[in-house]
Amino acid sequence: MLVRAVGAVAIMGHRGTISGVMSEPILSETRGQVGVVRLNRPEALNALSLELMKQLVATLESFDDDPAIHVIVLAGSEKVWAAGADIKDMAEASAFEMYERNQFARWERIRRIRKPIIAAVSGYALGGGCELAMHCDIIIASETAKFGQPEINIGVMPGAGGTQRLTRAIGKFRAMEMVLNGRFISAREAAEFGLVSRVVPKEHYLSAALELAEEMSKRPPLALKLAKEAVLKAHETTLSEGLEYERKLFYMLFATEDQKEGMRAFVEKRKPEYKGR
Ligand code: DAK
Repeated sequence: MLVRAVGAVAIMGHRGTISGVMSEPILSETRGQVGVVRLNRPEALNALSLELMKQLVATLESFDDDPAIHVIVLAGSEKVWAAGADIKDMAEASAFEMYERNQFARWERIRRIRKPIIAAVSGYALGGGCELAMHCDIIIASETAKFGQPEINIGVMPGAGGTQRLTRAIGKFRAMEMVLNGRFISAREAAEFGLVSRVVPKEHYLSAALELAEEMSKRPPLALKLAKEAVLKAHETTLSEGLEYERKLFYMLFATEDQKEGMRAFVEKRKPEYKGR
């Protein structure tokens, strides 16, 4: 397992082992073909500071570019996933400063990560924290997880897709109560409403995500990426256009060696060995 802290020193890339600098807001490591990213600002409940976001995007992109990594796990700590964007960073900012920070571009880059991202969420996932979880593809929630969009309580509203993704995930009426009145929902409610994939005991929130990631990392990597793309398309298009899109990606997979390997292995009753081509 390679452990690294991402900061000034992270230019070495995630294959270099770097002794842990605990104050780095993002930590990462590789476990086989899984890239693991940890939010690490315990003193501020993992609030998403500008620096944290910068490092988070850089780390996710470096895993996305690394052919040896097939799946990414993004986790906070057992106590907290993330309590939102850093309010102290924004409190006195003018509209012009907010514009110049161009933070939307960073969120957009997270949206563009092609490999599957599994969120391992325990404790608070609030505001930008809830939005970050919703940028992931699968959410494994500890039974202690609490999701909310409480921006209304501090004079604003969700700014990283919360009004759109939450509404698509749980429906207008539940989303309205969370966005307009800052209501938090429990992990169980989130599962019932369709916001999370699965709820697990708190001591397993990370191991369950890692196990799933390890299993998924054995799947053909190109098919993983194209299948993610196709599912995400369902949010953005009509059914007929989505079906058309899916069909094209499906055909495209017949141009890969992994498709031949997967189907031959089935016929020959053996385990497939995928090469990512
Ligand atoms: N920002 C900065 N610091 C935070 C923080 C946050 N979001 N949340 C907690 N902290 C800090 C606290 O200030 C405190 O620091 P010290 O006072 O010890 O220095 C420390 O973390 C511990 O917090 P508490 O003492 O408050 O802990 P409690 O257990 O009592 O309460 C809590 C936990 C999560 C209920 C509470 O901390 C809380 O309500 N936090 C704020 C939650 C919130 O309102 N979140 C939404 C933030 S607004 C954008 C994209 C996205 C966004 C904005 C722009 N663009 C693309 C432009 C997103 C906006 C948001 O998320």
